Amino acid sequence: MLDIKRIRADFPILSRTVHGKPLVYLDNAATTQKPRQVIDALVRYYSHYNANIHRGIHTLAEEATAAYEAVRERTARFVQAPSSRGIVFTRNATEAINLFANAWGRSVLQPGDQILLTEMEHHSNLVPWQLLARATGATLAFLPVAPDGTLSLEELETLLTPRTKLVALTHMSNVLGTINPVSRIAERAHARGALVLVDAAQSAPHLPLDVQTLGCDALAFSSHKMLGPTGVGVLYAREELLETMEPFLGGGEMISDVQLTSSTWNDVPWKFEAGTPNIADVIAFGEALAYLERIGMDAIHAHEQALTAYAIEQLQDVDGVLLYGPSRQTAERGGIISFNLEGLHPHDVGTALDAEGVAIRAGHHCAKPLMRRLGVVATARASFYLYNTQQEVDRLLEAIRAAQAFFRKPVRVAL
Ligand code: 7TS
Repeated sequence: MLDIKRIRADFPILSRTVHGKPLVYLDNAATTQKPRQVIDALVRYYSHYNANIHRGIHTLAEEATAAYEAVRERTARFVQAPSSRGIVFTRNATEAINLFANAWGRSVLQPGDQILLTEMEHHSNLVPWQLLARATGATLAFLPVAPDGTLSLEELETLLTPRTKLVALTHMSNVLGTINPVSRIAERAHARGALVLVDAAQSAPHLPLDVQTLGCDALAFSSHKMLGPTGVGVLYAREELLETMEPFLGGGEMISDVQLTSSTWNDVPWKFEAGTPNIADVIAFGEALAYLERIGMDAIHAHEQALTAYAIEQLQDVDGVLLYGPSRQTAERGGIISFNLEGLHPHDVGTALDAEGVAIRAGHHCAKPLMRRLGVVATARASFYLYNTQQEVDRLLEAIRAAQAFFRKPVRVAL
């Protein structure tokens, strides 16, 4: 059991009000709030040891370099990577996927090769592959989403062909909350000689992650969705794979030697970190990881599962609520609930809930092909994290009932 009261006391923003009501923050799949430990780490860095890293020989530069590289070690431990040399810092999960697509795909893919994706991908794990396919002549194939919001795994064997060079899929859907059976899929993909990249933007913040058990070759996630600052993403890839990849961006730091017309590259992972990185935010991301480790990812996952089960049970009892995704709370579902209210546009739902102090997201959630598959233009979405409470789920329900009542009122027209 989490000590939610104590956890909430660490998040200054959670004590603010919105439209005169205590804030209920249920937009954690978009970004999460930050504990004071993370905010303090930023202030501490800028107040005490701000310096560029890897190049200075003065004390401040040494302290900053040590702090930055210590976060690489912590990140490796967090995802059970065998070595911190497989951890590359980027701007966000999106950049991590683009890095891999370019640095691996442009030199490996041939016309007619195939990349297998799924119909439930966020645009970040779709558009980079469209660009890569256009540049190399490779083609894209898609594992379909079944009506219950899970992947149609029975189609996997037919979709995996000898030309499949990569399977790239999300670990957890940012719309449906579905947790995909990545290790099973990775096993089948590897048997056919394909690599596997996992978009862990929605899973790394919420579940214990082990890249070795998942069996993936690469994995991407974002700091800002797991209590850390914006501006930091992570690409994990097997060290031997990173060694074979071309650089993504060229410039300072990523080189070993530079001549006027050619250069040689730094060791991995620094070969992929051109220019001055986001030092302060990486260091503060380390505090976010430490915070999550202290609470425990198993406990966080269990808390969110309980909240989600409670929320689904309550929502199922409200007339006019349409729920998407795996309908029962199973082990294959995380703390994300997409819904619509009959007769109401999700944007109106979002605005009505905001008036009650309840922050959710409404829209296509950067997953337009999935929206088409579900036959909707948009959904409302509530997403939970370690600081959310059952009382907040009750506030969500009250706000939904209030929105339904408000929009049901007959409109009086003055003639
Ligand atoms: N992959 C998934 C599954 C995501 O949910 C997101 C962001 C990304 C990648 C991209 O992360 P970024 O940090 O690079 O932007 N998802 C959402 C969302 O669902 N609402 O806002 C952002």
